[in-house]
Amino acid sequence: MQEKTRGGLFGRLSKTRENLTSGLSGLFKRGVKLDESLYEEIEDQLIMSDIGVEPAQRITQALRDNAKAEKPQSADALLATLTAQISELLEPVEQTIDTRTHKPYVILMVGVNGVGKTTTIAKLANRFKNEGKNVMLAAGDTFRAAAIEQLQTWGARLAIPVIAQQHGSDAAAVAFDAYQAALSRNIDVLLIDTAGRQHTHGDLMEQLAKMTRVLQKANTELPHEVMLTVDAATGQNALSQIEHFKSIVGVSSLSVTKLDGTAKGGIIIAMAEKFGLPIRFIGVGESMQDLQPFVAQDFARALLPDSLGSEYPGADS
Ligand SMILES: Nc1nc2c(ncn2[C@@H]2O[C@H](COP(=O)(O)OP(=O)(O)O)[C@@H](O)[C@H]2O)c(=O)[nH]1
Ligand SMILES: [Mg+2]
Repeated sequence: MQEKTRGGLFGRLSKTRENLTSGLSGLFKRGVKLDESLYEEIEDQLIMSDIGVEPAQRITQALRDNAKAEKPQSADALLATLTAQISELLEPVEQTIDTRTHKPYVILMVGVNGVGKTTTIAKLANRFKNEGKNVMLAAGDTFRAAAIEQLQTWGARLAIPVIAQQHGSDAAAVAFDAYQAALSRNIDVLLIDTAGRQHTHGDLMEQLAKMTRVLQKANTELPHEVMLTVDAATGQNALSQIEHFKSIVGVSSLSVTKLDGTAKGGIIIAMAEKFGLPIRFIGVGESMQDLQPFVAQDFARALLPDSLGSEYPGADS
């Protein structure tokens, strides 16, 4: 039932949820009192779930404050407060993409190698197409021949045009050409793929900066959105990736992939707290349907169960 009402997210986040709640349910069941040591242990559990120190402290403080006012009588009441706190913390970064503000709306997809940029572009293209939009893709990862083919394969499968040049050609020129083509073909959304850059790889980072400079020669507002894809499974490392890409090209939004199969989904809370960047989409699998708009409340409710199935033993003390 939970699975149904939560659009599949509950099932996909099971590893993160188990990671988070195995520690918590142990605490609640142990018969400890609702006292300072319990809060400190909750805080430790949150920190260990990749949520980050400051968010964990904020959430725990809110639990303390709430307990003073509400006097929770069960572990589940405390759990409900925890879910609500996480949801509240995530709400500011729930910002739906609106591609109608520009035509074509140009999205530059960036991120390190293997995080899921190209796959996310295909999923996004599929989504926009299903919304009735004209979509175009640009094969801006000219660094690897297979990357161009990968995008062309997706384009053919989704019946979406792909602008591409040869392997090794100038990525900035591909982006520029694609923009001109998108203008003349009445395209609503242009998605530009880029090479997987290790953020420590200076040359490739410079190439990325050049892509935006060249695009800006065609239109100073370009790109309308620089979307950074990060892989949730990298945990804390995702934070330094965001930091680096911000300093090189500026980042306007995030898409977080591979939340299925990782226990590190708590990293989303750390990202939200640290950067406040809009989280547009989350990837929860490899198929085209496995991309969901980020919804704070749904995410918080999938991170934690409704019930730990235990009475809170220290409620009276
Ligand atoms: N399980 C899972 N796999 C994903 C997700 N997103 C992408 N992948 C996989 O990650 C791998 C690398 O993806 P790719 O798009 O080529 O990464 P890129 O190098 O950043 O362009 C592929 O095998 C994808 O199928 C996701 O949300 N969940
Ligand atoms: Mg790629």
